[in-house]
Amino acid sequence: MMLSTPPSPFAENITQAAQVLANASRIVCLTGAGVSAESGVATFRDAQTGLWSHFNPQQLASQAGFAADPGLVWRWYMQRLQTVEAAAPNLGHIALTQLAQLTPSFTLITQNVDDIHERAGSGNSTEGVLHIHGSITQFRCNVCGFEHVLQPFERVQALPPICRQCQQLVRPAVVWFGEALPERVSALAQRAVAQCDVMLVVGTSGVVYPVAEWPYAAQQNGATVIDVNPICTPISAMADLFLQGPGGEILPTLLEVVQQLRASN
Ligand code: BJW
Ligand code: ZN
Repeated sequence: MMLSTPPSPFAENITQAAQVLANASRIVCLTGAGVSAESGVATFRDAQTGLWSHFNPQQLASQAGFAADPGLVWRWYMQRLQTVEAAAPNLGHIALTQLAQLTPSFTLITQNVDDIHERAGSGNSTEGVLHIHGSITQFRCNVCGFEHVLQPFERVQALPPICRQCQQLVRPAVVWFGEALPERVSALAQRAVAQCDVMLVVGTSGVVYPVAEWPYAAQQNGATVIDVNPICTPISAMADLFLQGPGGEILPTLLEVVQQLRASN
């Protein structure tokens, strides 16, 4: 007699998550730095290696940090921009693009300042990728907000460029600690969170507010929360389904099961 192996709790979670996703009408995917880790972009809280190991990212990513040493903050962002530009989408980014194509409504909200989701083909329809913490590939004046087009020579300068409009310092168009989230993007994201029936969270530590509250808000409105992360976080603890592992492995597996379920319906 053949003995069949019982499904592991992990395989059961993958199947359940795929069923929920395959039946969903409105999916919100919320990504954090972990989704880009397998592309070679260090996560926010693991980023301080080598030359940067003596600096606190929370201090650098703030008005106080910029005021204290604008050159240091500028050089930190220029080094990170170079890493982002050299990075290619990984299997996790690509699986999310394909999952969106299978779903009636799919809103991708990312806390990441990189543009790797877009380069994987995400956000080509509707509102695009919602960059809730801004973008490291765009620049503006720190005082008047005037948009600045980065020139190649400015990347290697010791100090930030000067605004053409008001002569104050230019900065990356990201959201620092203590700053408000971009209004339009935030409104679109919060509306999608309130209306979704599934929230798929990938690669975030879930400690930065107000975004950290959104999985709770979605769940309170009846959505199923699925979390993908190699380690346990506050989000994995509250999630309905926790898929423990790297996004580049979990998301393609999940996508494959969703595709099978969709094809059999
Ligand atoms: C993998 C993986 C793999 C690894 N696969 N996963 C309420 C309570 C307490 C505090 C506050 C509060 N409300 C506001 C605050 C203050 C503050 C805050 O949250 N502080 C906390 C630290 C306590 N929030 C703010 O200041 C926000 N502003 C605000 O609220 O303004 C109010 C206001 C209103 C009106 C006027 C004025 C003000 C703004 C927050 C902005 C955050 N910005 C940053 C920097 C962006 C620029 C830059 O990159 O330099 O955004 S901080 C940083 O954290 C960055 C990230 O987007 C964000 C989240 O990080 P994330 O993505 O979770 O990364 P990590 O590194 O933390 O985690 C990576 C995860 O990946 C880990 O879990 C790994 O295990 C996992 N992983 N490999 C899948 N292969
Ligand atoms: Zn200006």
